[in-house]
Amino acid sequence: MSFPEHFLWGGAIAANQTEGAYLEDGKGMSQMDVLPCGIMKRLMDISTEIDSSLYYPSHEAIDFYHTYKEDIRLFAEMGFKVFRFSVAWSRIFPTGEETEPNEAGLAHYDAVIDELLRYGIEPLVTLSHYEMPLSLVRKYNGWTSRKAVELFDRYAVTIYRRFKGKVKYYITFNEINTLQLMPYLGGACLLDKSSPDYQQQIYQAAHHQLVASAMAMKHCREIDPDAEIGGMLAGGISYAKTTLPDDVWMAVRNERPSTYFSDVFMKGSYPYYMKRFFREHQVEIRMEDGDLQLLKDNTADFLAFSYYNSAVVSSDPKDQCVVGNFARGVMNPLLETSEWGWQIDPMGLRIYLNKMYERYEKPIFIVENGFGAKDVIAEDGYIHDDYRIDYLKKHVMAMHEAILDGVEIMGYTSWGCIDLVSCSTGEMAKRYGFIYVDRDNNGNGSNARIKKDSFDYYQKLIESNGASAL
Ligand code: BGP
Repeated sequence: MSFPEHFLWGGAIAANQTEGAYLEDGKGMSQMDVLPCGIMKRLMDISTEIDSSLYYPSHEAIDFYHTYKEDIRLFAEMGFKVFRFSVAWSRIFPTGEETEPNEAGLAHYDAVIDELLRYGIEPLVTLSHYEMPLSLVRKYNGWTSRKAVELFDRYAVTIYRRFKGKVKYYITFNEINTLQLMPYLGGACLLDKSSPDYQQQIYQAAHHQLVASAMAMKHCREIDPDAEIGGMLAGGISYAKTTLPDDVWMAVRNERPSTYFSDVFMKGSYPYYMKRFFREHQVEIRMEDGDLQLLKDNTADFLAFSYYNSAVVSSDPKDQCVVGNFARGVMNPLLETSEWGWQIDPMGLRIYLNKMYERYEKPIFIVENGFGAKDVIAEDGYIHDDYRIDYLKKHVMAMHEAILDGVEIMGYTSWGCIDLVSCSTGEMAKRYGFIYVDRDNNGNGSNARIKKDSFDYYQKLIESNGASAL
């Protein structure tokens, strides 16, 4: 048995990690344009001012803004059925507060979408992939302000009106649950972790995003009833370190800050289990009249998630640390680990797919999954990335098992189908692509594209609708 007919195989990227041209054609600065290379300066020690002695990878990235035709031709050669990319809000509304959109920004995405459709590739558009206009960060502290809801709505409506009939799939916010772990990435807000109202600010910003997401779903359906719109999580499951019931409870608890978000956008109401947390952290979410009804009436058509790793958690305070992309926990000695400490767990994907389908019984779209590794150009001029092929094969097999289990999966878009700037570290060296981009961590290189061995592998996999991996 193979994959369902019309299964959406493809790849995924984000504007700030690929486009470059960060001030071209009227684009304003975005929250990511002030993040230099280096994990500390991207995730902890953040400044919204440019320091001319530092290198900012999003400013040029891989120049997809100019190379999209050539790159899309390569995606088409692999046989992509779908391509996930994000629109940079600051290309459309450079400061976020204009009343009229920037026509050059819209024209650019029109051209990208037309190019995709020319090859029969469905665009899957993320409205916000960590990309708020910087001016809104400086003026309102991002999503902590209710103002963001109104401005995001103006932007989303502009997108639907422009791309009506051409874009069939949307996602509102990339990995919306990252806000509670990485407030700048997920919520474009700068918060002081030691402040007594830290949790209040986080969950107030989360409420604003959830309301904005529901509003975006409502307006998408009104403007383009043929489109489908999903909500997205940074996915992953938690295992208990031992069979000690306290550890098992920790594993249950560890997933709640994430399902808190998906419960709202999939079920339409705030879950019971956060009430205690809010009480104990003096969180009181300020709502406007109609917010709860809006959330109730406008849930997502599908659940989208990224999946990179699982987490192991324990009740022992000594065991608290972070591994992988945002997963709190300790290392799992039974799993292999990437050079960046992300643990490889294809079975975790099958378990997570089952868990989430059981929870919501709505179609699932795996919109990110992939292996970040250092690639080397061999003497023959090619990149022999058998480790990436192995990773892909195992995850595709796990996904297939989940389909046999009965989970409804719409598609799979491999993350960073072309090498791009790493979100967490800003490096180019952490490569995910089937297509190599000749560019290093400091922005040196020809930007030439070279097919890796995984390119041919993925092409065959899509051609056989997954059968070649099984
Ligand atoms: C996800 C983000 C992506 C992406 C990916 C890999 O959390 O949505 O933007 O980059 O992780 O992470 P990294 O680039 O840090 O390896």
